Order: sequence, then structure tokens, then C-alpha cells
Amino acid sequence: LLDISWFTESMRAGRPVEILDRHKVQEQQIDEAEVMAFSVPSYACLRRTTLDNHNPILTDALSLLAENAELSDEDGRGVAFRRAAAVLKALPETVTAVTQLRGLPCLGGHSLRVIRDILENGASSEVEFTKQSERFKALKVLTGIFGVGAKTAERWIRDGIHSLHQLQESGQTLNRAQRAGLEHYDDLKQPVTKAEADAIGEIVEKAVVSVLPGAQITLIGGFRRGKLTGHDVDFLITHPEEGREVGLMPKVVSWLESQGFLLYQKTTRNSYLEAKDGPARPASNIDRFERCFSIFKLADEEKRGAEETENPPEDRCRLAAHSQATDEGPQPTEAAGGPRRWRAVRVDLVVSPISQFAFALLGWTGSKLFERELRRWAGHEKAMSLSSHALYDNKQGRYLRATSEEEIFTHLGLEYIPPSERNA
Ligand code: DCT
Ligand code: MG
Repeated sequence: LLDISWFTESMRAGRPVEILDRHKVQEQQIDEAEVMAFSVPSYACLRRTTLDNHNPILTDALSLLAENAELSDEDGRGVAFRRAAAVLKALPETVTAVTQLRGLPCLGGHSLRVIRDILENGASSEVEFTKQSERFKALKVLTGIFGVGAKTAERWIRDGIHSLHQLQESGQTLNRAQRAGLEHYDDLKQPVTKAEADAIGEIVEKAVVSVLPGAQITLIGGFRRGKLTGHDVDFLITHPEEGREVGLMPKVVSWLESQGFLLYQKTTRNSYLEAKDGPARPASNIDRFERCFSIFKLADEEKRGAEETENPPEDRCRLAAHSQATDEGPQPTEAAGGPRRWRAVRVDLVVSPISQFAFALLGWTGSKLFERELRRWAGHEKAMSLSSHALYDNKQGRYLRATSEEEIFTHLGLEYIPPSERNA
């Protein structure tokens, strides 16, 4: 097991820590003896990253460049900026000079230039330029529509569409998801709070146990990592008896629909078969579960209800049903003309068989970079393939089973990192 306690202790105590990338060390020909005492690989899954970030100005700047790269189909550059931001998120103090960063991994020339610019001039000219650029602004607005990815946004921009208004005027054909995304644009742009996530959790739980007693739901994604807001709410559903979860999603969706909770939903079937897909196809892990992408209609009363713990939640679910969702979607005001008493929220549901539950839980808790780094660690350092379904040991030629996240970390030779410290 790789011991990183010296690292976390130093971090907590605020002692300066040098995290040296082995390969870089060799390139720079730094004295090996001096280096080895503080040398760990540069994987984010070896670091404990809480939400307590001492360098938000720097990490926001690098995240913006990452986002711009991802929206521009430059994933490699995007990951490089994400890794650089993640290293800064793990630092115990605010950085005030570039010299403090000497020897840290994942900080390439480009990221260092951006950091230096901010530390010395108060802002990065590249970040400011990007923020102001028409292209970036248009990409943000258009991909902010649920159902619109970078490729579609790019195509629309080439056609001269830069705003929602221009999109509506353009006569572009939108698919069902995009129509719903456009309709609920303002609501979906608003961060979802933990109270809203909990209120939705109660409703989903009621749906799940109504259609399959004994089934369990777990809040996953950013909220499981302790985030106070998110862009959506993610739930993992399973049943303690293997196989009982088959066919569960359509039933849950029907129940929610019949109660008027869904403004939009699209369900994809489980397409993972161990024997067929197996370890050779680990990259496509994320969407191979039975999964439902939805837009939920959350009534104000639901949220209040969830906050009032002493009130029994009896028939709370009926509250949202009174204003029925139609194909056109709801109007911004209630029929009586009063103020709107609900909001739209993005909700993702995933169903996993119990045998894959630990892998699904680990894979869907995030952060995205933490997940990426776990898979990179597994592949490069352990010759294993990790997905949200399974862990395959390429040397032994067999799957390694696990019933908890802790067991998976142990299989991977890693110290266990709890969800609240996976915020890389
Ligand atoms: N995930 C992943 N790789 C992806 C997409 C998702 O590993 N390409 C995992 C990690 C997080 C989880 O799925 C849920 O995804 P999001 O909801 O996009 O992330 P989040 O951390 O929950 O972010 P937010 O709080 O904004 O919803
Ligand atoms: Mg989420």
C-alpha cells in the first residue's frame, strides 16, 4: 500500500510539501537522494482534496481555460489545465509567488504562465481575452442548453447563431431534449441547492420503494462529496438481491410521470455485458447502465416539506401533481395567473445490480478528474482496467470483486479517500 500519510499530515499542518513528478525529476537531474523523501506520483487519487480551496482565483482561471479547451474539442489541453487546477486545489495555503510552486507536478509551461500573470499582474491576459471572446461566450450560452454538446454549438456558431434569441429565430430543428432545455433554460442555469437535492431524494425514494420494495437509493455526484450546490442531482438505485433491479427504471419513471414530477425524461437501457464488453472496453463505462436523464418539476412545497423534518411526509408527492406536465411543458405562471410555485431541476438516475454497486458508487461520486486519475492509476501503475461496472486485473486475467469502495481502493493499492476528499 502506498503510504501518503506524510503528505496529508504536512498538508494539514501547513508545512511546505514538495510533490515531485518522477519523470520530471529525472529530466531536471535534481539530486535523487533529496528528491526521494518527498516523491509521489502526480495522481489526483493520491491526494486528499477537500472543498476548502485556498487558491480559488488561480483554480477558477485554469478551470476556465480547461472549459474553453473542452468546448473547442481540445480534450488533451483541457485535461492538462484540469490537472494543474487540481494540484493547486490541494495546496494548504494561498500561493503568492511562482517560486513556491517549484517541483509541483502537472504544472506545465502554459499553466505556469497563466499563474505567473495572475500573481504578478492581478489577472491573466489569456483568461480575460477568452472570457471576452464572442466564440467562448456563444459556446457557453449554447452548451448551457440541456441536450446541446460542443459539436452542435460549434455548428450553430458557424451558422452565425450566438445567442438563444438567434437560435429561436434561426428555424434550426431541435430535438426533444434541446426543446426542453431551451424551455427551462433559466431554471437549469440556477445552481441546485442541497435542500432541493434532498427534497428530490425523498420523492425518488418514494417512487423507488413503491415500485420495488427493498430497493435503495443513494445520492451520488457532487452532493455526495459534500458540495452545497450542483448543476444537477445524481442518484444511484439498486436492490440487495441481484437481478431484482432488472426493469426497475421504466417503472420508476412511470410512477414519477404519473405523479406529474417529470418535465422531460429519456431512458437508456443497460448495455453492459461482462462477457461481451469486458475489460477491453473500459473507456465507455459511463453510459452503459440503465440510466434516466430527466428534468424534474420541484414544487416549492416539496422543498419546504423536506426542510420541515418534524412534519410527516405523507402524500407530499401529490403536491407537484396539481399542475400537470404536458408535452409542451408547463407555463411560467400557474393557471390562475399567480407566481410560479415550482422550478425545473436536472436529475440523473442510474440503476446498478448489487454486484456492481461499489464500482458504480465509486465511478459516479466523482469528481470527474478524480475518476479519470483513478482509471489512469489502475491502467498505468497496476495493469488493471477500472470502470463503473468492474475492475479487471490484466496480469491475473480475472475480475476483482468488491462490495465496498474501500475494497476497490485496496485492490488498487491505494489508501482509502472518502468522498469529501475526492474534490480534485
Ligand atoms: N462522471 C465521470 N465522467 C464523466 C461524467 C461524469 O466520471 N465524463 C462521474 C463523476 C461525477 C458523476 O459522474 C456525476 O457527474 P456530474 O453531475 O456531471 O458531476 P458532479 O460532480 O455531480 O457535478 P455537479 O455538482 O455540477 O453536478
Ligand atoms: Mg452532479
